[in-house]
Amino acid sequence: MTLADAHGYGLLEDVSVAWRAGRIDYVGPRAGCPRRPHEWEAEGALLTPGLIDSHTHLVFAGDRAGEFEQRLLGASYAEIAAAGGGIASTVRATRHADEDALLAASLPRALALRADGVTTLEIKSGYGLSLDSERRMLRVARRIPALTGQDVRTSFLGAHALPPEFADRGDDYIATLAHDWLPALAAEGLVDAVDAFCETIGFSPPQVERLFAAARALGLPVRLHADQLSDQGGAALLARYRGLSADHLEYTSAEGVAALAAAGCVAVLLPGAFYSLRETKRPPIEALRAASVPMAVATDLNPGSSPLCALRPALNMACLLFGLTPEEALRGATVHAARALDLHDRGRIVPGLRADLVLWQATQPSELVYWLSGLPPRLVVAGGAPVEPA
Ligand code: DI6
Ligand code: FE
Repeated sequence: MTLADAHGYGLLEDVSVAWRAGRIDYVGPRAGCPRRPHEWEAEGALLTPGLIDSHTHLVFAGDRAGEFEQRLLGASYAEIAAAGGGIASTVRATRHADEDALLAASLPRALALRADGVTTLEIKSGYGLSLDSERRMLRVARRIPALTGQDVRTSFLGAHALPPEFADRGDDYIATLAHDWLPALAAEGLVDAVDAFCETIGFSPPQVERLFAAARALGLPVRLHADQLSDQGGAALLARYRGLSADHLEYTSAEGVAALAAAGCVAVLLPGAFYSLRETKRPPIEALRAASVPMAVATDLNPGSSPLCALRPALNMACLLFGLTPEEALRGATVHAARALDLHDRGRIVPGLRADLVLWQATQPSELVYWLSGLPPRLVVAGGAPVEPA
């Protein structure tokens, strides 16, 4: 499955794929394939681009299984957050973990994604909410590639929740993020993009705008948790800043969809959060499709609203809960996910692109979406190096 063209899976049969120095340099008939020191027989298997998880909160300490029980007894996500649980409880656990402990807690989640074919992932900060602990989260994210072979893009999500030190001082907190923390962390090379949680229980659109203006001044792209629990005009706000992606979008209006389309932004769908929160309002898939907004699908891997360490189940949910086709879901975890991360060198099997490849024991692409679990890759190659089986 090459996804070489704008439509269709781009299936090729009886071909060989070769790479050198981390880049694909041959896709074509076996006879013409250059010989390489290592060769893998792929008879009866399906080769796809490495999967890309474009939205995760993978670095954190602790868990929130207790809140899962509370929610099953009727408490809402917003009520738990208002009572000091939710994101704040993960912040407490994350602040207590030193860098090595945080890495030890987070690494198995990156490996779990890898074991399901993910070769590139985005990781957000946002559970530290102090300069030191946000830095620690981002440093842990930066350490993962050397340990797993995956490529990681970081997003600074200081504007995830209001830390206790800034209680009732949201504007002061945003000013601190914009003028102190973000420039400091960006100068340390820890930030690839800036994200925020635009919501009644998060930050208001004017607050997000002030942060986005600071990101723009630093030359950093933005993305946004937009319209997840209510319509905040988040998608349109993101589009005004020509952001990379607007994520969640359950409550996005027709105007928001039109703004995303006009600005060329990616819509990142997060069905794991929709499922875990037992949300009933779906993102406006038909409108996004009609407006040709590229749709990515990601895990939203986090301890509160999406405890999901595998991308393919999210693709399955995107089909069954949101109505995507398997082709749309697979594009959402490859080409469109790459675009959401501003990465233009991956997501398809085409000469010149990174050799991020997965070999599956499957005969057709839809099998990758159809199996909820139990389809381990036969081989995962990340940047030209085999990394799975581990
Ligand atoms: N929306 C989400 O779904 C996650 N963050 C956000 O802004 C949830 C994070 C959490 O509950 O810990
Ligand atoms: Fe999220």
